[in-house]
Amino acid sequence: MPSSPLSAPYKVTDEHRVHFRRDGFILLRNVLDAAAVERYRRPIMGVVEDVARTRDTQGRISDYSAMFTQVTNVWRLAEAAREFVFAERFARVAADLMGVKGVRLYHDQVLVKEPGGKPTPWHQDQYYWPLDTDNTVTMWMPLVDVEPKMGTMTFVPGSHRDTSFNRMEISDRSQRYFEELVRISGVVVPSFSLNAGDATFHAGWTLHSAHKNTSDRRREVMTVIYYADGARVVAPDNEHRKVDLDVFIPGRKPGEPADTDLNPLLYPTS
Ligand SMILES: O=C(O)CCC(=O)C(=O)O
Repeated sequence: MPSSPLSAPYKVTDEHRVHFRRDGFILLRNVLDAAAVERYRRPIMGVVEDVARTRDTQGRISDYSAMFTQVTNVWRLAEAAREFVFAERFARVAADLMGVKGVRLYHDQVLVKEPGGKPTPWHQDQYYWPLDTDNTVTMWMPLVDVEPKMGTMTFVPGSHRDTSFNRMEISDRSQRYFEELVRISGVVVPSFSLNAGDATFHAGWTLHSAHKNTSDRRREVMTVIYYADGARVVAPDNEHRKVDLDVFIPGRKPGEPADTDLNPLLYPTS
């Protein structure tokens, strides 16, 4: 029996692993083929339309609506979205890049940057996550072809290993602070065009941002955040981590395993 596009393994090479560990991000082509992306895009975007009419911040503290329409844990809202988010193929890539045996779901997000959507400021995701591991990774997969003027992501190579940064929430302040650091360092940050089904994977501490959307097309993106199986909860040291703990790892206390019903083991599946 042929395997489904969501379960067939994607070949992660040693070169990919080295690249990911060195830079803290990697762009992988054709993680899902365009036809399969299109099959899932429609129901996922249908959910976004429904939710966007009624809610926007999804339990987060900040309102990101000028940057994007954000729907979190869309897997709970539609069977097609669940299939996509639970895809063994994606989770296995996450495990392979991090070099861990298994990964759990932290949460997913659909991020739609509308035409005219503002840039996403420089930030580090893990500032928000009350987890005791740095083995965390986000898959960022456009569901339509995207180019930099639609608001693709950019990353600072090696920034996941730099522990000297001030910790701060995503904001105009983080943009000013990190933009200046990037400018002083002289590092060249990459810009990518991606086809639907290509994906970037970035580590939780990798400094990243996204361009504004100056095009007349919607940037429709699905993200899935994974962490190494076995991770435990740490005591939240900021308000955002408190909120994340309540929303994404509900009921768990510091020191306990981060393994609630909202954090299924996505790889291995058996
Ligand atoms: O899509 C964006 O504009 C930002 C996404 C992001 O920061 C993330 O997925 O970690």
